[in-house]
Formats: sequence, C-alpha cells, structure tokens
Amino acid sequence: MDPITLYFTGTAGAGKTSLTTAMKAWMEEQGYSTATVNLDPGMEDPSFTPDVDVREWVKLEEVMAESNLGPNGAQIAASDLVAVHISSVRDALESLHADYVLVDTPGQVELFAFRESSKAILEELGGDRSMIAFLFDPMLARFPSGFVSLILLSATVQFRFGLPMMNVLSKTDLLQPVEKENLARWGESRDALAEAISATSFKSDGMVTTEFFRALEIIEPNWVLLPTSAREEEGLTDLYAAVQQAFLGGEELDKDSGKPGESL
Ligand SMILES: Nc1nc2c(ncn2[C@@H]2O[C@H](COP(=O)(O)OP(=O)(O)OP(=O)(O)O)[C@@H](O)[C@H]2O)c(=O)[nH]1
Ligand SMILES: [Mg+2]
Repeated sequence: MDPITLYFTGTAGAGKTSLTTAMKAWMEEQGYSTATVNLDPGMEDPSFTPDVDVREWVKLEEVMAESNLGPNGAQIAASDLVAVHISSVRDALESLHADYVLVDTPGQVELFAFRESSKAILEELGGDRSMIAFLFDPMLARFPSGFVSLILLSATVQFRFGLPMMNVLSKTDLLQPVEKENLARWGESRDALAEAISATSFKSDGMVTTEFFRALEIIEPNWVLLPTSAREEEGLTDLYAAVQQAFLGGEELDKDSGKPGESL
C-alpha cells in the first residue's frame, strides 16, 4: 500500500517545520515508520534534518546567483524547479519504504498554493493517499478578523487542491486560556463568531461585514481548528487520529504489516 502523505502548509512562520519535526518524533516514538521531506528550496533550519531534502537538487541561493533574479523571483523559479526534480525526490522517498510521509512545504503559502507546479508535485509525490494540514498562526487567528481571513485562505487551498484537509492551530502554548476558548467557540458557533466580529472589526461598515460573513457561510468552510503545540508536544495524538479518520475511518495501521489493523 502507498504511504499516507501529510503536507504541512500555512502562512510564513506559522510553525510548519516545527510541527513536522515534532510529529515525526512522536510518530517514531509510537513505532510508526515515518519519513520527512523538505520541499522548501530556501529552508535554512539547522534543527530540521529531513530524510529527503529537495535542497539536494534545488537550492534557493544557487537559483538566485545563477538567474540574476531577486529574492521573490528566485523563490518562484526555485519552486518551479522543484517540480522538475520531483521524480528524484519521489525515488529517494520510495527507497525509505515509510508508512507515513510528512512533508514540510515552502515558507510562503502562496508558493505552495498558487503555483500550478504544486499540483504536479502533489500528484507525483503523494498520489491518492494525501492530506493537507493547514496551519493557523495563533498570533493572527486569535483576532476574529484574522480567524476569518485564515479560514478563507484555508478554503482557497482546499479549492485549489481538492484533497482532504484539516485546520491546525499551531503554537497554542503562546495563547492565553481565554483566547483558546474563543477559538474553540468560534469553531463551533457562527453566532459567537459573528458577535465577536461585530464587536471588534469594521465598526464603521457593519453592512459589508454582515454580507461578507453570510457569503462565507454559504461556502461552508471547515471552521474547526485542531489545537497543537510543537514546543509542548500537544495535540499530536489528535493530529494522528485525524489522519487515521480521513484514510482508514479510525482503523490504525498495523505497525508491523503497515496494513489496517486494530481500531483506535
Ligand atoms: N512557542 C512556540 N513557538 C513555536 C512553536 N512552533 C514553532 N515556534 C516558533 O515559531 C517560529 C517559526 O517556526 P517554524 O517552524 O520555523 O515555522 P515555519 O512555518 O516552518 O516558518 P517558515 O518556513 O520560515 O515559513 C520559530 O521561532 C519557532 O521556534 C510552538 O509550538 N510554540
Ligand atoms: Mg519552515
């Protein structure tokens, strides 16, 4: 059976690399064979040692030097070059025979979400058994307008790729208890979120806010966030359970055979 591939994406600095690292450590502790992939040609995090690193084939600084492009143009050129080399990344990954693959994606979400090359990358790398974890940066998500903006961005990513997706709140250790409660309430109740929005934002134009919010409800995005902290190693069991739920309906992969086994 093909491995289950989980892509971590989200805005710059949302905690993708840290959660990929924490999740890998947790999964290995549980005895699940797990491989990590870095898909960011600009990644310079010495604490992250992925099993397969796209920088073996494409390095942002080399693209910059060779192409005479500025940092933004080079990021785009480099992310397209990743697509060119993706079969080499896949071959390296396949040789590891992991049951689970955790993929750390480029820092800026638009490089992952808004390039056509990403679709080719996802198809080649993960195939059918792929899922996206969209990270909500708590420093933005704790405000009603930030929460709604990230819900929209997450819905856009879902619309682009059409893969199973979950919304993950990262770095919850940075939030006050009341902020965590708010986020849980906004996930459960549209009324609570509407109340918070009208209490805090766009006070001068309540009409626009109301219409905007109604339009959002029609889209029916996923409002619920799964709270995690890479630093405190929190929420990792729930993240794993959500992946199981998406692919195996709650059945666990047997650690030895890699096939569905006991129930969660
Ligand atoms: N307190 C706290 N800080 C965290 C946590 N996870 C990540 N951070 C910090 O947040 C910053 C960004 O984390 P990264 O994991 O590099 O985030 P990223 O999304 O990979 O960042 P880019 O790839 O640069 O976009 C770093 O300073 C981390 O130490 C967490 O769970 N708790
Ligand atoms: Mg990163």
